Amino acid sequence: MYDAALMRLENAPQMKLYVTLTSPYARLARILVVEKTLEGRVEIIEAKTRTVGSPFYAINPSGRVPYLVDDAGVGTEDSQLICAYLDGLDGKPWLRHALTEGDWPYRRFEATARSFCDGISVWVREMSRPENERSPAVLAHEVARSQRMADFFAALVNDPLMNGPASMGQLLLAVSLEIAGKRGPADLVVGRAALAAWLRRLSGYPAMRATAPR
Ligand SMILES: N[C@@H](CCC(=O)N[C@@H](CS)C(=O)NCC(=O)O)C(=O)O
Repeated sequence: MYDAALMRLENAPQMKLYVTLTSPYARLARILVVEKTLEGRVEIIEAKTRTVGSPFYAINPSGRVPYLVDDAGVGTEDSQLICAYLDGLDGKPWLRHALTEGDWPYRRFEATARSFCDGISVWVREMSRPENERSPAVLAHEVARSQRMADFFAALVNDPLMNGPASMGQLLLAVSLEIAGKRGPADLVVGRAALAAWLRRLSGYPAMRATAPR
């Protein structure tokens, strides 16, 4: 009886990960939860973002997702930090680490992939406004940026950075390409066959499939 109760307690998720199911940044943290089989320890909670008076603002004052509240009740925002934390819990990190001294080629790749994700998120955000409040200049700027950057990654597709051990940069690129195809601005792998094949491979990861945008 006591043991059963204790087991239930031990199995109960203690950390809380606040997400929206459309956010590519929150998806990175959800990928880590699946990959590191942390489902039993991390409760995934859908937060209400961009809503006046959202109860989520009392939990995370910035109102952004992902947001992790750990076992001790300490809150962390930012996908990069949260992913590094979740990845390190078992002492056997899955992802290559950006901050390894001197790893400049990798750090550049990750920074470019994050910049790509930022641009696509700006486009999606702009499109979520009422039509008469959207800025055509901002939308055009992000469309052009996304095409330039898709060309950049298409040219890099055979580089070890895109094929070596799993990395945050690769995840950022994959979630960005998927959300761009699903919600816009465009399916950026169309006409870029090698990048399309790369994305198919990444999209086949169980943790990517488990968190795919609906
Ligand atoms: N740099 C942050 C970006 C997070 C972010 O901007 N999340 C968006 C969703 S894609 C959000 O929560 N927006 C709500 C808001 O702006 O109020 C990260 O990597 O976690």
